[in-house]
Amino acid sequence: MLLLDAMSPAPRALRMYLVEKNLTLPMRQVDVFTGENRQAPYLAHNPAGQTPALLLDDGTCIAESVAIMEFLEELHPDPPLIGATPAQRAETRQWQRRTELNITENIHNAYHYAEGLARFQGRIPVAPEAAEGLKRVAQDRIAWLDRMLDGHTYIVGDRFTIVDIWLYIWLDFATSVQQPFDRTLRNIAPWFERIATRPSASASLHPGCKPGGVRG
Ligand SMILES: N[C@@H](CCC(=O)N[C@@H](CS)C(=O)NCC(=O)O)C(=O)O
Repeated sequence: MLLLDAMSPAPRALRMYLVEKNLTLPMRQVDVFTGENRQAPYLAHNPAGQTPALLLDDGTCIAESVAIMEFLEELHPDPPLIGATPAQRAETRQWQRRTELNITENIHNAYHYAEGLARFQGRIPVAPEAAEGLKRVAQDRIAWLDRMLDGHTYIVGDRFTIVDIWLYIWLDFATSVQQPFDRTLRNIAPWFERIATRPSASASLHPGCKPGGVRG
């Protein structure tokens, strides 16, 4: 296996997952800043042109961070970061979809259409006029999630899961690209600090990240 890695939030989520699982994979760095991921050799592996991607020994390429985590979880079930039972796994996937569809994808697209516009407008369709609205929706949905987390230590109750990894990484990124969340939120704010203290949070930060720069 070979992990195609980069200095960006989705690859960082996968790196944090690997640390939590105590797994090590061979990695090759892809330069997303120059757009290496949008050129022929990379596209032959992952036609979606995004990172991370996992190359299997038979040439199969798996993209989409959560799909990669699901794949690795089947190979290495312990410690369970999705769930130990069908019901636990379904519950984790429910929260993962709520988090990604309502919050992190809006943060990500708002970044593409605003602070990241100069880099992305030649790569993907962009809608700069949507950026402020997406930021507003993301913040609204963070507050909405906050209201559902009373009594939770983690997003999925008392279980640390891939949802904590996913949301933490994206909120950390968002804060570094002018989309800070409301630090007075009663559940999300202490939850964020709790996840930030995990060794995997700092270990997953790409060595190329500069202090005060974009967190990925
Ligand atoms: N839905 C994908 C998103 C992957 C993604 O957006 N990767 C970004 C880094 S966070 C990337 O490769 N950006 C460079 C580009 O799109 O050209 C996933 O979950 O893995």
